[in-house]
Amino acid sequence: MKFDVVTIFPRMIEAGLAEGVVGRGIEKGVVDVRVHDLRAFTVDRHRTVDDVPYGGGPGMVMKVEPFVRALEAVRAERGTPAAVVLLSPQGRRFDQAEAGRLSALGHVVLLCGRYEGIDERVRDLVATEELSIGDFVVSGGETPALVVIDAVSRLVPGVVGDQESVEQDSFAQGILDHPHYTRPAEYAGRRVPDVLLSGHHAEVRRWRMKQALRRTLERRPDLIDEGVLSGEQLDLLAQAADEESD
Ligand code: 4GX
Repeated sequence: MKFDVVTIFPRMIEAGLAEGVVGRGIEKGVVDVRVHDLRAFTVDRHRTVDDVPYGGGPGMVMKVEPFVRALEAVRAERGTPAAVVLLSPQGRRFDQAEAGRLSALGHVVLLCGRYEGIDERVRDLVATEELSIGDFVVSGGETPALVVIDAVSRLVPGVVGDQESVEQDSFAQGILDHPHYTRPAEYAGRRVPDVLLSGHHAEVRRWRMKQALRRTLERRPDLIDEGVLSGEQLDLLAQAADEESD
């Protein structure tokens, strides 16, 4: 999986990729991230990447030409990418399905904006799509780009050591995760549920599935799509809904 990131803060991206699961994926050569300093694609003495908005108003707008030149460099050095993603709150919401789609593309460019915005012609001429990591405002596209790289890289074979854990992940199944426990069996008067100590694997599986469905019903009912649940899941969901708690 190849990523190219265009940013005025290359070290933010480099620092964010130095550790953890994605960092190891890069070391192994399964993930290949190149970071491009947008200022390297300016031609003026002051390396200007922004300017005042036409029509007036507060703040600055990122200029189009450095982004166009950066993409020309990516194409020349790395080949034509399958997608050029602009990160912004105006984008389509990034979710696990979007992560899966991007992971199948093989080569993705991420454009990071700063300031009040970006010249609309970057969207028209450079980006092929626009994605948002959520309905809130961060200071630049760098942290959203790191989120996208992380979520997509986890789906690339060989990045997460145990592929089973990727398949079990929250959202891999479209619902929230079940509770997890480790030793000690009792802490501050709170016992680990007996079923988890019982060694009955089938019962453990059903308990976890029911807990996951209950949590999803309580916290994120918007995620429940009865059309994709198995008969067993529909049964457990109905039980959880009846019980309401416990
Ligand atoms: N999910 N931001 C980008 C500057 C900007 C504005 C318009 C391009 C076009 C965000 C998000 C996010 C704030 C990053 C504005 N760049 N990006 N920045 N939420 O809030 O992706």
